[in-house]
Amino acid sequence: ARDDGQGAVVAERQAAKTEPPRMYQVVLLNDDYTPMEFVVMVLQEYFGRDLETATQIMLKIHHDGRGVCGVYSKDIAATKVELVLTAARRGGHPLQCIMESA
Ligand code: TYC
Repeated sequence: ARDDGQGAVVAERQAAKTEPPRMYQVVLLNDDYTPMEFVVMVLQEYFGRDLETATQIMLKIHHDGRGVCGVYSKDIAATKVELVLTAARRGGHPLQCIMESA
């Protein structure tokens, strides 16, 4: 490590210890009652998906039981989960949304 008496050593230490943030998948779970249209709306509104992609993800969840909506840093993922659950409860739907370490 060079030391110019100022910032060079500090900059190298910082680079060595700064890890990329841990990422989290936001996952929607299938159920028998939430309307398909509501799930498609959620994927568009909260996960920025276009109609075609949202429909594909919704059908994947419907068939497989679960599906990844997006991958985010911890705070963003937790906020997405809360927004989805709030919208679902407001609509009277049992939709479940979780986050998992990616
Ligand atoms: N299985 C639901 C139905 O047939 C649709 C659905 C899809 C529900 C995805 C939840 O995360 C879900 N109406």
